[in-house]
Parts: sequence; C-alpha cells; structure tokens
Amino acid sequence: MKKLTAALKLLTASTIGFGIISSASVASAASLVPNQEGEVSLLGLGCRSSLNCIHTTSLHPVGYTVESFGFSAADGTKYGKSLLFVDDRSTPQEFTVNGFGVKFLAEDEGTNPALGQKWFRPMAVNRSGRPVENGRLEVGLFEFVFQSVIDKLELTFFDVEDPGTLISNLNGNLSNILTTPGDNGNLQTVTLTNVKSFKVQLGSPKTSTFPRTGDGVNLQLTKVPEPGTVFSLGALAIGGVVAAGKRKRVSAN
Ligand SMILES: [Ca+2]
Ligand SMILES: [Ca+2]
Ligand SMILES: [Ca+2]
Repeated sequence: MKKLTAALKLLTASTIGFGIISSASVASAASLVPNQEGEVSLLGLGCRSSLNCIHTTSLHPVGYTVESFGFSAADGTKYGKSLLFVDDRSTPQEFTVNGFGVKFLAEDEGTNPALGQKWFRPMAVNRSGRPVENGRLEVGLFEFVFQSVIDKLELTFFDVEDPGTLISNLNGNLSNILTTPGDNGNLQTVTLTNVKSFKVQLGSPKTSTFPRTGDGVNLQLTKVPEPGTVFSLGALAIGGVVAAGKRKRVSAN
C-alpha cells in the first residue's frame, strides 16, 4: 500500500512536471503569422488586392519572405501563383483581387478555423489571375525564407482532408514531409528544426473528395523555444516536486 502511494506520488509529480514543460513552451512560443489581417506581399508579385498589404521582412521575432509558385491539378489543369492572406474568420471581408470582387465569409463553404484566430489563407487563381471558386479555394504553393535560422518551427495545418498538402523542400533540399488527411476541421502540426527555408503545398485542387473545387488548407507558423531551455525548466520543476513529496513521506513516517 505504501509502495503504491509512493508510485502514485511520483506519477503525480511527473505529471505536474510535464504540465510545467508544456506551459513553459506556450509562454515563450511566438506566432510568425502577422498580427493583422490583410494580404501578404509576395516576392516578385507584391499585393494584388484592395486589402491592407502586409510586409513580412521586418516582422518580430524573425522576418521572412514568401514566394508563390504555380501548380497543377491531377487532371492537368494549371493554376497561377496563389495569393496569400492573413485572415480571421470572425471578420468577414469584401474586396477586389486583380479587379475581381471577392468575399471572405464568416462561414466558408468548407474551411472554417476557430473564430478569433489568425491564419495564413491561400487564394488560388487561374493562369490569368482570376480568383478560383470566388477567391475561396484555399490552395497554394509557397516558399518561406527566414532571415535567420529558426531552431524549432511548428507548422500547424488546418483542415487537410485529402492527400497533397506537404513540405516539398527544406533548406534548399527536396523533401517529402506529408500531412495526413483527416476529418473536416482537423488540425495537425509538423515540427521542423534548424529551418532557413521551406516550401509548402497548402491544399490541392480537384481532389477525390472535392472533384469540382479542391481541398482548402490554412497554415499557422510558430517559433517554439529551443528544446534545451524548456527541458531544463521542466527537469527543475520535476526535481522540486519529487523532493517535496519525499519530505512529506519522511514526516508521515
Ligand atoms: Ca476576416
Ligand atoms: Ca473542410
Ligand atoms: Ca474555402
């Protein structure tokens, strides 16, 4: 019985320790999504909409450039260079892109992140620059290049429902880091280390689940603290709690 109690205390101590580890990571993690809605100025393209144009090269804690690339659907349909927006679904917006009227709705046809959160939101366009699906097909191929190497970077994908969303290049080398298709509204995170650049395909056009339109996907980027720092904090916390538990046991005997 005594042994069981000790084991339970140790288990509790470890649980508390891990709780502290995760809150420490949350406390010092920094979102790299600009903290304002608008269009992200793309390398070589600038901004193409009537929304606020966001320049990402001078952002804190690290600036970066974003370049957009054309891509093709499985049936051969070619798309132009998607635009990229920062969007919070709780504020619907009406604007123009290359002269075409677009609306970001409070309730999108298929891709609805939690209200009050800011996400990178791609907008697929055809080869003449006309927004596809009224500007509400969240598909694009982008390369992010950071001004300094990021020790640990989390990519959070929202709403991958079909294959095709992947990281195809990391630090200038071809890669094939896949996401896993899930239920409507699912979230998944990929963690990369020592990142100077990556290329990501967000969503895909004309998929098996959505043959007419495509699978829209949004992205968040988070710079998380170096594992070493977080670990030592957590280890200290675990040590402290276990020591406290030991002292208690001694006095109870
Ligand atoms: Ca909005
Ligand atoms: Ca969906
Ligand atoms: Ca959509």
